[in-house]
Amino acid sequence: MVLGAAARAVLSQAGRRTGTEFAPLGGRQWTRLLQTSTTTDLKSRVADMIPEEQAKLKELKTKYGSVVLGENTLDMAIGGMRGIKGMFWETSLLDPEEGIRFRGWSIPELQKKLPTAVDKGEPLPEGLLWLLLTGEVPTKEQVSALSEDLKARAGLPGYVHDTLQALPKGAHPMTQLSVGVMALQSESKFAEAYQKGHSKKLYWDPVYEDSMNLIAKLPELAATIYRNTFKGGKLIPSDTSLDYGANFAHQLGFDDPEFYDLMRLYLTIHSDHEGGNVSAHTVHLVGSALSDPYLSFAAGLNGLAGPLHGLANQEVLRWLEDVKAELGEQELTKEKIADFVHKTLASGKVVPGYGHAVLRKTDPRYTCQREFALKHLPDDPLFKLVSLLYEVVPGILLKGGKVKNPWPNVDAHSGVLLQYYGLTESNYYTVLFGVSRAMGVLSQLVWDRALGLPIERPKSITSGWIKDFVAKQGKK
Ligand code: CMX
Repeated sequence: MVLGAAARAVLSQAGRRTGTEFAPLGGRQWTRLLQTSTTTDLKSRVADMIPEEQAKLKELKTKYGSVVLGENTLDMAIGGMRGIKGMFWETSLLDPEEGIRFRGWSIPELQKKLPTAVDKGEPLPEGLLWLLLTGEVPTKEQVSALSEDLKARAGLPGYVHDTLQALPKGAHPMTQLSVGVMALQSESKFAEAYQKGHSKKLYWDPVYEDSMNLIAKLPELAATIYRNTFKGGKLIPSDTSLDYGANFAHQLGFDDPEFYDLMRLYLTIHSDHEGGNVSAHTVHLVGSALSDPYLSFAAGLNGLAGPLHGLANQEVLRWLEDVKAELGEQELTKEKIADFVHKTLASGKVVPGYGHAVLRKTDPRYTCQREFALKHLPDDPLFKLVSLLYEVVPGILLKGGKVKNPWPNVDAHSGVLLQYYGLTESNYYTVLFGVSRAMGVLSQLVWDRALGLPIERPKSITSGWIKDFVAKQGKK
């Protein structure tokens, strides 16, 4: 790791580590903040940073506003805007080869750096939230203070319970989550402030309040959905002695300390995956119209509920069950699994949990879950099946010749861990993804408003426009 000159120059000032660190890794260079403040009040830390971040963005626009970022071809316009660099997103960046970095830090680095609840345990998600909002790796004290702040903001109004009860039995848990968030919208501080003519310069403040309130309330909302849908409506009260992840696990009904740590890991790694994925982009887009964080996040959840995105974790478990049912008591072999994969592809379906629009290697979110399994459940039969698939599926997808990334993504592994600890209801899995995703997309939403980012409005084109355009180009 090499420190930039600017960073070295200011490291010892007033006992604060401050500046920027450059970490050249495998030819790539990552920049991350070294500033570490001592305040345990996250909101005041964000407030302090805003003028500096606004100035940095202004400087970027002034100096480099006309820099060309890449080509924009017709294939890209028709092909889901793949590869177009057209969005500003500070909280994380996805490298096709290396995977996600949250504010410059990889998952293995954060597993070492972020405060944990237990010795050598998984990171506390509250620590990641601090990092996402400030770019700074928090101290244990800062994480504890944030944990307490979230507890103070938790608690579901009675009308949210009533709203959930009014839904048809059998409503998908993701539908329930989206409706629950929409019901909470009447609490929005931003919507209220906007109606009162709040200054544009201070929009970030009520957006911060809404975002933190929503993040704080989501575990209880999600646990209520789980207990209503699968446990006869017997709710479990929150235990305020526990941290965010453990308390969520507790409210779901799982009190194994290992499951607590799994939940902390789960909530950390699913939080953010840069801005272009469906859920993140949707929250950013809807928020750009100054829809409040509840409206924006509910919209993002509806995208997360799609099987090509977040619902893939449910689809993976269902597909694994199908593999098991097909093979019955037979011994699992690579050949038999390969036959099943071919059958899936021949029926015109995708292999869930494999492939990615940006990644071109195994997802590090898959790898860290695999490591968790190797540590805690190496002999679990379903984990063995998932491991065998890892050996078989990429080769088949590669041979097929059209899949750009044959490697597994996060969703290929999350369900096997959850089912091991007894959370077997696979159509609930995407709700857990949603609770985690709130931390990333709402952190960015706070900064969207703090930086005054405008309403999003890319240009669309018709086939007629394309033909005219090409004809005019031809004449030139
Ligand atoms: N199984 C079979 N075919 C696949 C495939 C898979 N796992 N992944 C991609 N393909 C196919 C595509 O359907 C596409 O086929 P057509 O040309 O016939 O339409 C072709 O390969 C090229 O697709 P691609 O460029 O490699 O992938 P995309 O960027 O279009 O799509 C993704 C990415 C994730 C939607 C796709 O890989 C997929 O459907 N995977 C399975 C679902 C899944 O795991 N989703 C979760 C992703 C992570 C997340 O967002 O949570």
